[in-house]
Amino acid sequence: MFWDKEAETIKQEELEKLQLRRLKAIVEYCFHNSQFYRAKFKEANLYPQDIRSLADIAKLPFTMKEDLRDNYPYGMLAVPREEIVRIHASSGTTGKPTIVAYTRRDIGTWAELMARVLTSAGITKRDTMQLIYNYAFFTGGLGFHYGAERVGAAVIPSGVGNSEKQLLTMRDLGVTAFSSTPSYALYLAEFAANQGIDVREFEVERGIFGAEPWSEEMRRRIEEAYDIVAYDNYGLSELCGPGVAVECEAREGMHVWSDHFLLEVIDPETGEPLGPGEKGELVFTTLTKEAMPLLRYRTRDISMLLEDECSCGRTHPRIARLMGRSDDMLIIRGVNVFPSQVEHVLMSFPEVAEHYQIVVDRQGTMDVLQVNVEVTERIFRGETEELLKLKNRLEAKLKSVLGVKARVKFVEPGTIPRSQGKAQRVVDLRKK
Ligand code: DLL
Repeated sequence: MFWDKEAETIKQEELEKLQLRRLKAIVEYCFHNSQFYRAKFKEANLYPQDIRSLADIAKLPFTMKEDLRDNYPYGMLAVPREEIVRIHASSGTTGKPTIVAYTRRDIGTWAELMARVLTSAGITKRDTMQLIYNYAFFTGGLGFHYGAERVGAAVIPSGVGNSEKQLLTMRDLGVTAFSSTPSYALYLAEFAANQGIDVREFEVERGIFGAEPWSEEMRRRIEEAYDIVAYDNYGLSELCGPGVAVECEAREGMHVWSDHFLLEVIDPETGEPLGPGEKGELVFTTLTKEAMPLLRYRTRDISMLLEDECSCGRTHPRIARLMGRSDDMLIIRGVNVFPSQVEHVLMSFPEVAEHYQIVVDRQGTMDVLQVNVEVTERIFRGETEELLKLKNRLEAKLKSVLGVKARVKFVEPGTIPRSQGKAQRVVDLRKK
């Protein structure tokens, strides 16, 4: 099922032609309308006419998150303020927030791409869709909202908070699809179970989850908990918000809407381009944005291009499930550890519940990695010997996968902080 079949199944050759035309246009546009980019081009002694092929994109300088921060609030705009119709912001973990601005056309394009996203995940006008995302500065709420309305679904702007009401809404209004962070979806199922409510009996058939890292095992658990099909989708505020990439019915990687976002995968150390199957950092150039175009924006997100055509017929390139962020990477006694690896190990043990936290500390000069894990009620209240065995098995598996020792600590079910939005999985006490 397609929202815009022509655009989504465009022939490779046509797609490349369109990308080149748009790339040249956006470079020209940045040169004339963005003070920030004009200065960057001058510095690199670069002119719009230097971009003659798609490969010439490598001549363009990268744009970093720091550029957005340094130019806070309006320094990245390529249009006069009066053309702006919406502003979102991402708080980030440190320092100043970064803002993203949209013209009327940008909002329209975003809604269109979200309509593609939702349709790709099987949402139609017959659905009643509950959106359990923050509707404020975060792009998740309004992004999904506009897309779902465009598709014609009955949209319930639930927002976040009040799990009891979320559940009543889901049940009483006959919700058939919902969207939230994967961690909240699991929390809500657990909350329901504690109230004696079986969400598997609801009418929900599908869910679209994203905005934070999750694993295949986590998907399986969500699907089981609700008896639904769960789709992954990816995006970031700087590009628009959600609406950058999504799975189709094949659920083998996410299609990146590359008629609007030109994707490169690079080696984060050297900046060199990487091919299909090679893990690296995703870099995007916005091809159609007016208010805040970005050239070669470094996301810090790690994934890879997938080879082969997709059985769904979409020609847009696919990326694998996100593998983490290069700035999320923990260095433990010199070994690189991604939180996603830890999740992968934990979730492969059925005795382990979905909630965990990674705590890194320093004892003397030694880094210490501890994983606080919630186990199921039955295991927690069970035999000490059984717990000890489980702990040993978990620690052995973590050691073999991570290449570094991790201490496992079992905590009482329900004690790891739950989040309505993105879960905080890592606490690095070394930074204090
Ligand atoms: O999280 C936009 C969004 C909203 C995407 C709703 C999907 C659904 P930001 O708050 O700017 O925007 O955070 C973007 O979140 O760079 C990734 O590190 C992470 N992220 C987003 N989607 C996924 C995903 C929104 N499917 C940052 N898997 C990105 C893993 C994801 N990480």
